[in-house]
Amino acid sequence: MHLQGTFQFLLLAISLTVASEKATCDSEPKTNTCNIVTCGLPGSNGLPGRDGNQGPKGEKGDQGQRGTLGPPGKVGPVGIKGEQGSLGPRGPKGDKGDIQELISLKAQITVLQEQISTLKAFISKHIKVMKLSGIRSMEEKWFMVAASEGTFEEGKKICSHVGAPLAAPQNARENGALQELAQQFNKNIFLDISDEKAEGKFLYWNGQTVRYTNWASEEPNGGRKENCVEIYANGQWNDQLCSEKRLIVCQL
Ligand code: MMA
Ligand code: CA
Repeated sequence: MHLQGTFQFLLLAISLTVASEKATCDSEPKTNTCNIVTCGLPGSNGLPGRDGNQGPKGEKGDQGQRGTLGPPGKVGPVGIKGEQGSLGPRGPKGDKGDIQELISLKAQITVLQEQISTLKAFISKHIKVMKLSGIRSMEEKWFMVAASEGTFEEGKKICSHVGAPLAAPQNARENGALQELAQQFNKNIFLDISDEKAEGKFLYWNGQTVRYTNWASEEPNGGRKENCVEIYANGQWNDQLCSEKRLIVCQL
């Protein structure tokens, strides 16, 4: 029994060895003819093969987590100016003003008022002096007695020394001022009005047509003889001989 078992074991071992040699040789290249040379130990692994072709695209992955907040972008262009807003609420009542400042301002006003009064009195006196000297002052026009008497031409010459014409009233107020001078000096005054160039057409010294007049009744009546104009103490006008001597009043 024992020998038979051993023998069977050996047969099995031989058959297994042959089977394994056959199996090994079948995988060898055909040039290694296992038929003649008994196969040796297995060779070492060869070099890794080349990379295979790219596989197909995988499925879309799940959405990643939200990233952190990025840096702020660049400042945009300036926008269009908006409409004016509505009036804000009334602010709180301010502090009470400095009482000392008010007292100081009042004192300054008092000083100024006194100075104005002094100036007014000063001017008033000067106007009186001017009136006695034969001067009448209006807003923009002054009349000034320049000579007690003279012909029309003499009078024009006197006034021309200061670049002034003879007096020529252009309204009732100015006429009244000249009337005062005629009364004051008790003399008629030559006006810088004449119709020497064209009979009956009275013009000022500068050639402008006379608009305001205050002729006495029946005047002008002198025709070509009376080409100059005088003002009476009653304020009325008369055309007169230019050679007559009258009070000379200049207009400044
Ligand atoms: C004078 C003379 C005239 C004037 C008359 C007015 C007599 O002439 O001044 O110019 O018109 O008086 O009566
Ligand atoms: Ca006359």
